[in-house]
Amino acid sequence: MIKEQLKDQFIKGLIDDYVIELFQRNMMPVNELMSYYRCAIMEVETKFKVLNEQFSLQYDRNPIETIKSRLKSPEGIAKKLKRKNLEFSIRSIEENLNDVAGVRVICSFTEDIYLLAECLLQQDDIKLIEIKDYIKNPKESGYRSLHLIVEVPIFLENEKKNRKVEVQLRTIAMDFWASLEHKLRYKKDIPQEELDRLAEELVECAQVSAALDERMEQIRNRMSRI
Ligand code: 0O2
Repeated sequence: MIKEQLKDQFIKGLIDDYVIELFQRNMMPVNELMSYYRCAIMEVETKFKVLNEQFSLQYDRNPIETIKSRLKSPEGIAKKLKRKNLEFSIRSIEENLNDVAGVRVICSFTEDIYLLAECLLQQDDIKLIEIKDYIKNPKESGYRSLHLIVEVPIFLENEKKNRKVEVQLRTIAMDFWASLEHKLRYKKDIPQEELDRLAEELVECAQVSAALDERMEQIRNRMSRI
């Protein structure tokens, strides 16, 4: 499967000859590696589902709207290693790439994002590697989300392995914005002037959506006090 995807990308001229050869030579370890990352995604997803269930029982509300997970494609991995000028090996992927496994948690309210992050990080089998708070400090583009790089153990037949997972926590509004902005990044052939105008408008939209998140949260809090 991975081999086919790589071949396809190669035919399209998207990745180099040497990358495909390296992947083919390392097919078994690559499959194994991807499988461990899939397990790590399952572990983290389950942790969030359990938290959602508990909040639903205890406080009669679900902090999580949706969970979307993704495994970086072999092509994506190869591109990133190349872009960062990193060695192409299983070890290098494990050591240098934090986002092979990605879990995106979408909430209605910003407060719930911090609550869930705190609950996750309190768990004694979760190790925090890095935290990036693009909600308190949005990117220049307007991007907002809370990013956590965590290490989680996966329990195999006879051993335990730790794997890194990138967790992105966002509100529905943040996710809506990020999806549209992501589309713009991959759009080809837009004249620079129009690109600049769209990017400017997206920055404005990010501010409007941040204000909306805040107002909705205030309304929820006022309602809960009644
Ligand atoms: P994709 O296609 O979503 O996977 P890194 O390059 O990851 O080592 P970096 O760039 O500091 O380091 O990572 P950062 O800022 O934590 O961002 C990682 C991911 O966050 C991105 O993954 C996006 O998913 C998301 N992201 C960050 N900035 C933006 C932004 O301005 N707009 C949107 N739409 N998403 C953003 P990838 O791999 O870039 O993309």
